[in-house]
Amino acid sequence: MRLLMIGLQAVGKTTILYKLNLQLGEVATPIPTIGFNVETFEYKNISFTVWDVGYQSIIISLWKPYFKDTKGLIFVVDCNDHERIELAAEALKMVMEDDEMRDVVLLVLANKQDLPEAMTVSELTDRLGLHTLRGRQWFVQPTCAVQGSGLYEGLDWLSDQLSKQQ
Ligand SMILES: Nc1nc2c(ncn2[C@@H]2O[C@H](COP(=O)(O)OP(=O)(O)O)[C@@H](O)[C@H]2O)c(=O)[nH]1
Ligand SMILES: [Mg+2]
Repeated sequence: MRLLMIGLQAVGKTTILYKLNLQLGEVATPIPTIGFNVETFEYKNISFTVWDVGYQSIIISLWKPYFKDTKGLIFVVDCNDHERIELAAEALKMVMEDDEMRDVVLLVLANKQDLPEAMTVSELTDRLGLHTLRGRQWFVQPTCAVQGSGLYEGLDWLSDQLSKQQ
């Protein structure tokens, strides 16, 4: 099974994967000059593919091969970063609207909850426009990746949804 984890740079993706004790697989660098680095992690029979979105959101054609056969999307947000939330929302929207992603289950990790200015789940839900996602399954889990809190709760929700689909 393939899961995708994306989010802007420095939101905590690598921290999360290490906290989950996943093993780093190949680090592929398809287009190094424009900084499109794709990491894959393996856990049992699940493969996590990870990359940074944002400044290169225009190059969605590069992401396309990774969308195919993806069952679950984990979108990580730095809740303390009020300046880049619009950019994050745009990137998420673009991915969710892609045809290959129409059946994908969305888990949003509202990370960096330990920081004083962190957006709440309801504020983040609003800023990401999640209520406008019609007929989609989504869930927002507050997390603090450095402490490891919330991560398994989020993944449990995702795996429950995915097993219901089968
Ligand atoms: N305070 C705080 N810092 C975090 C949290 N998660 C990640 N970070 C820090 O954010 C920075 C970027 O994390 P990283 O995992 O490299 O982000 P990535 O670019 O999305 O892979 C690092 O300094 C992490 O220690 C969190 O929950 N709280
Ligand atoms: Mg990283």
